[in-house]
Amino acid sequence: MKAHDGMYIGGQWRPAEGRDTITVVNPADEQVIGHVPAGTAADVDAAVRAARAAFPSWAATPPAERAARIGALRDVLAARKDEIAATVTAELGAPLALSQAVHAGVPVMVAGSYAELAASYSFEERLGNSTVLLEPVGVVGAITPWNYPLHQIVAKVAPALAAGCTVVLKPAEDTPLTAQLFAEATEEAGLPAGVFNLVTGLGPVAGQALAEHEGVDLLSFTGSTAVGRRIGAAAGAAVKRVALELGGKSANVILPGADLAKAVNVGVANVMSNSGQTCSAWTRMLVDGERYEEAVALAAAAVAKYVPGERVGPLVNAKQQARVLGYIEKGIEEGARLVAGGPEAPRATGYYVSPTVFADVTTGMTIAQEEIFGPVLSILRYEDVDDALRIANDTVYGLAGAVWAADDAEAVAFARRMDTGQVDINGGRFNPLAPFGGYKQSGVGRELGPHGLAEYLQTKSLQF
Ligand code: TXE
Repeated sequence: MKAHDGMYIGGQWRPAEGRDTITVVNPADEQVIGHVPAGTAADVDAAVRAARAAFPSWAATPPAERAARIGALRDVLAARKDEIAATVTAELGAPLALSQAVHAGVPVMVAGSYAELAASYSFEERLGNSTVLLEPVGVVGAITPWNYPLHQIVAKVAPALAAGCTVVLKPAEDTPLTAQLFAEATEEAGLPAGVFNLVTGLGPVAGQALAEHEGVDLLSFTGSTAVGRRIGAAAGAAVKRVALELGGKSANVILPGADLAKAVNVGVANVMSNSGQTCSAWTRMLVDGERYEEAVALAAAAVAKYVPGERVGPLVNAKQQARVLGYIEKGIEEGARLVAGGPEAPRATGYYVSPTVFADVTTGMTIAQEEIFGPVLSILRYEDVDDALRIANDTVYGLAGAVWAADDAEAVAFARRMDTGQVDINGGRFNPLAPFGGYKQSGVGRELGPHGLAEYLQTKSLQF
């Protein structure tokens, strides 16, 4: 795995200001796979200056030309798909098939959608006697997590570029190699120097310096609620724009008339995919009393197919593994019924956790309230449809969810009453144009599609 020993700033790989490095480890076998520089505030400052210098000309570039560059970026990502998949597998531990289909595949779709949107979006509208101009916000600071290393980057950078913004990215310390690959791709795609800049480094050092930098106009953060709060507070104090994509505790509501086997199987797959490290995962399955035990048996059977080291990868690092195992112990302690998996690590090497299913989970339990971020499913029982709605909405989060019913109309009627940002109806299907983001403490702002593009624009009205 090739690692750059510098930062990508102003269109060049430049030596870091400091000497510290970050060691990158493959979580599947605990082997060191590379080192990248740990950026300091000085690196962040250089990157922000480069982004600021590049902003006027990129903002003034016609949208069709910006669209062409984003299209070229999409093509490079598509051409380098195998390399991207191998890199994600090496630093996240994801099974190669998942890396190919999702980690490498989805960013190509998202970049492609922004190539189209940049060309078709109306950056100007007439309202009564006003012309409203939608102008780029300026320099964007993007801080991304490790769970979908490339998707999280593209979901911020592509709309920012489409809007006419320039970007400084600080990717997660666990997955910097994918970020370096992305920087190479921007260069290959012919993005002008300084439009995209990369500073690898630690969250509390490089991340914080970026979040607090006066030259950043908008901060887009995806990660933990704890860090999100701090970033939101700092942005509030500096009166700068902020977008936060934080945790989730989404409900998979299986209504009485639904196809139970399908709903349970898709629900289990949704939680186990990427070892449960998905903010939108449907970690709470809600089933009516009559079919409850049948659902539990179906879930236990379905989860048996997720063999650690084969279909399901490790967690990203030892800290996340310990955290998830702690939640499993907590579930047992609070009286949930363990029907699959448990708190023993399934493999001697690698940060694996056994795919775990808990039944008899009640809404007050810790495992029904806190984001676990591992392969752990909780199955809750509801009395009637109103009770299902009460339980579904009974968390501080509101990121995603699913509803299964005898027909779409019934599921849609239920989904309208859910306090959450995205709901899959009877299965749904990924749509790169659909806005993604949180109600309640799951965050502020939206990613993907035209709504995601709008985050990076500010409006000016001219009356005449
Ligand atoms: O997140 P952090 P962690 C949740 C999930 C997980 C938990 C902890 O529940 O178990 O968060 O994960 C940067 N100033 N999610 O510790 O620390 C950091 O370098 C500025 C949900 O890995 O929030 C990284 O780039 N930046 C989630 C990014 O923030 C800072 C995805 C995320 O790391 C910083 C990941 C600081 N002071 C975790 N401290 C989702 N919503 O998808 C850290 N960072």
